Amino acid sequence: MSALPIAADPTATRISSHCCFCSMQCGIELLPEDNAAGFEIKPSPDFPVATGRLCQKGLNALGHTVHEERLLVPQRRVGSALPGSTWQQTSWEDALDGIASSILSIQEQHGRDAVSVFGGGSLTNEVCYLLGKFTRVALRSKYVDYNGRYCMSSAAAAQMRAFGIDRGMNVPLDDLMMANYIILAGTNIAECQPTMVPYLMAAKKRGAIIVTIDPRPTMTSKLADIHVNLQPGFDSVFVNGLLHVILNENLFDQAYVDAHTTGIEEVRESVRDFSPDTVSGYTGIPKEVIRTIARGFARAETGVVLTARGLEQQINGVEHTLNYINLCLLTGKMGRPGCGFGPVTGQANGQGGREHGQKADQLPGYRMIDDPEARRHVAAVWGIEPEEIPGKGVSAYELFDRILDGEIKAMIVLGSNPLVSSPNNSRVEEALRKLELLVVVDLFETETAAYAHWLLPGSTFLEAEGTLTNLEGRVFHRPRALKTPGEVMEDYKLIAALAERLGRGAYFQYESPEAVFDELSRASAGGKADYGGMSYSRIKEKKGLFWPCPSPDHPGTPRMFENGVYYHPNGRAKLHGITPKKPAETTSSEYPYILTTGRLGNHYLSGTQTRRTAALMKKAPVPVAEIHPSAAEKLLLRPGDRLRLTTRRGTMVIDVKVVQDIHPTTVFVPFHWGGDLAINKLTNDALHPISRMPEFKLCAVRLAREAPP
Ligand SMILES: Nc1nc2c(c(=O)[nH]1)N[C@H]1C(S)=C(S)[C@@H](COP(=O)(O)OP(=O)(O)OC[C@H]3O[C@@H](n4cnc5c(=O)[nH]c(N)nc54)[C@H](O)[C@@H]3O)O[C@H]1N2
Ligand SMILES: Nc1nc2c(c(=O)[nH]1)N[C@H]1C(S)=C(S)[C@@H](COP(=O)(O)OP(=O)(O)OC[C@H]3O[C@@H](n4cnc5c(=O)[nH]c(N)nc54)[C@H](O)[C@@H]3O)O[C@H]1N2
Ligand code: SF4
Ligand SMILES: [Mo]
Repeated sequence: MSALPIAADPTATRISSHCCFCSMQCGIELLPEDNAAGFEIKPSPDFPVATGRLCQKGLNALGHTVHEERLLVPQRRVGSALPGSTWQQTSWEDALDGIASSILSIQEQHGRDAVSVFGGGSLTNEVCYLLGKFTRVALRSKYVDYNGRYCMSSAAAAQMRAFGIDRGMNVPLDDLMMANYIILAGTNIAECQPTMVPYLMAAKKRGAIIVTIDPRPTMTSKLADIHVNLQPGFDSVFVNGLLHVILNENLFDQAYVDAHTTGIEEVRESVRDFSPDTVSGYTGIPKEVIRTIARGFARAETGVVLTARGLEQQINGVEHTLNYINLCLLTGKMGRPGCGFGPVTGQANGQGGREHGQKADQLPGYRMIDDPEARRHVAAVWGIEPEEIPGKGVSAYELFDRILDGEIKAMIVLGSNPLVSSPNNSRVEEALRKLELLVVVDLFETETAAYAHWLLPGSTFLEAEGTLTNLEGRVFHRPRALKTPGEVMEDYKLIAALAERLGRGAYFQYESPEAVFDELSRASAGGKADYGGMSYSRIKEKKGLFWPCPSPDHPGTPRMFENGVYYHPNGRAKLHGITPKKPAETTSSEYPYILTTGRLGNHYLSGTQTRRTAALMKKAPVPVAEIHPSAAEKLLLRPGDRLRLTTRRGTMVIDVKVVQDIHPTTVFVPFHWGGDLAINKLTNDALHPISRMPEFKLCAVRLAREAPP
């Protein structure tokens, strides 16, 4: 069955929406077109972000929406073989009744916490909010977490520690154009947020210096004046070198530090032994480069530091991020036009997704679940007693540990494909196989769904109304563009319908996503992520409002910390002295290289969507490992050879290409494929002690040449 799109409002003269992929959330328009989809996507002239631009993914976002493999009807598994047995189409009635009765019987036998929810950061604020509420109020379980744990958790933990709040980028994108010095660390913007490039180019035109820090040359490093080719895992060492120069040469902003921060002595102490000479010895980065960047950034009138998953997805990711934050705080590059810090958010709603309670330890509005006042406030909005809200659960990856140790028996996955995207994924496979009940709500039969007992059709970005929060903290409205095809139900309705079957429908009476938003806004009011002053009409009228926005007459907060006041009780930001630590695995004679993983411009995350889009797939049909010429030489690699990669967790053979200027120790592999092509068979599931972020970005690997048969 194919999903032929029909406009939600056939009388509309314009159909507007937003791209479903990255955190830029570019505006799109659907124009009727005589092609298989019936429409084509054009950039919208209206949305005040990256106006008039789209990247290849955005232009092709209809590709998966109308794909013939779209799930259009609920399905149940017949037979017990997992994976491999067949699906039987069923009605919503039967599916919801069947799932609810399994949940209730599992909970009766094993307790309420035996049922868990795994959510996602591509979903609207309304759906993210409902997933948290559904777990706590309908399932009455403590076990909910989501894929953003693999994404923004280290950045979030670092910002909370330094600033007392995590608003993603501290500055709107427009501020990038006013920055004189831009440091991009472990962020490949040109492939991952391509429509941000014009902002960087505008700064460059004004004479800004751009520095990239990455173990490999990227499309982004092509924009740079200085590229630092850093071995994975060494960011804190490198930044300590920069801070050493800044402190020793008195280049820091004494007045700002005195008035608005604490902890400078701690930083002095921890960078003392990191002279440019020493850091050069550890990293191979010439000491002159370290001095040039330190002096350049400190002396620049304005400057911005952006980080991303490169340094965050590590067991030391929070500390690396804190050290980059130190750079901005010490040099007073905060709270002014053209100044600030930003961990570049990844998914469409990676920001809102972490604010409204689908994280194991959080309630809506970025409230902490173990804070009695937070529980009282949210319980009052939900119409329950504070004691009824369960306690803190565990992080995304640890949910699979709980399945393996027998505590969790059931899982509902909505908006993620964890079998492809989790580290050391053979353990995840073992866990999924063990579940008594797995419900997957998705657009397609994903790799994860191969282990599901029920497969429910989810709505796409074009078919569901809601709000999202982009990487700047801008909350905007995404209208419903198309009718849901087949039997597809909007995700928010599905959650409410299941709550009804569990006997908790009274708490989930919503006429529309707007009604959910109004409740969310009340639940967030007074919290850190305060949406209290927002409503659909205000958001639509302003084309987006930045949080915090505490009251209906508040204009929103595009630039954070303008008054120099931070969100710690003493009003100051906290500098952290960082003593660099080793990653979970270091190289050895058995595993002499470092495997790092990441993204390609034409694919998206677990690939469910982009692998089904012909125009994107043809540019990157399979993953290709990138290695240094010296590694190729040692392996005696010849044209046509493939590469075997082996880590302590698994082995695989994939295509390989030789890349000049990648760090000689480093092998890079993109993670957008499943099955035998999933690099997460090999990655390390060591977690950061606080953020619980897995170490996706580095593990020890052995390489071998595989000659063609
Ligand atoms: N095309 C595309 N765009 C996307 C996505 C996608 O899948 N495809 N995903 C979206 C999502 S959810 C996210 S989270 C973002 C991710 O956006 P990014 O974090 O920018 O993407 P990655 O490729 O994971 O990693 C960035 C860079 O980190 C480098 N790196 C690896 N180890 C280290 C290290 O130790 N230190 C430093 N400094 N750098 C290191 C890698 O070589 C890589 O070039 O992109 C978003 N945008
Ligand atoms: N090795 C390695 N692994 C990584 C990373 C890495 O850098 N290296 N990065 C990590 C990061 S940053 C992230 S964000 C994760 C993401 O990993 P995943 O969570 O697996 O990401 P997606 O592929 O976006 O999965 C979303 C699923 O939800 C479905 N979907 C999309 N929109 C909707 C909707 O509106 N409703 C419903 N019901 N379903 C929808 C899609 O079809 C897709 O199957 O991967 C992580 N894994
Ligand atoms: S930059 Fe991001 S939001 Fe914009 S079109 Fe590309 S993938 Fe979509
Ligand atoms: Mo992400």
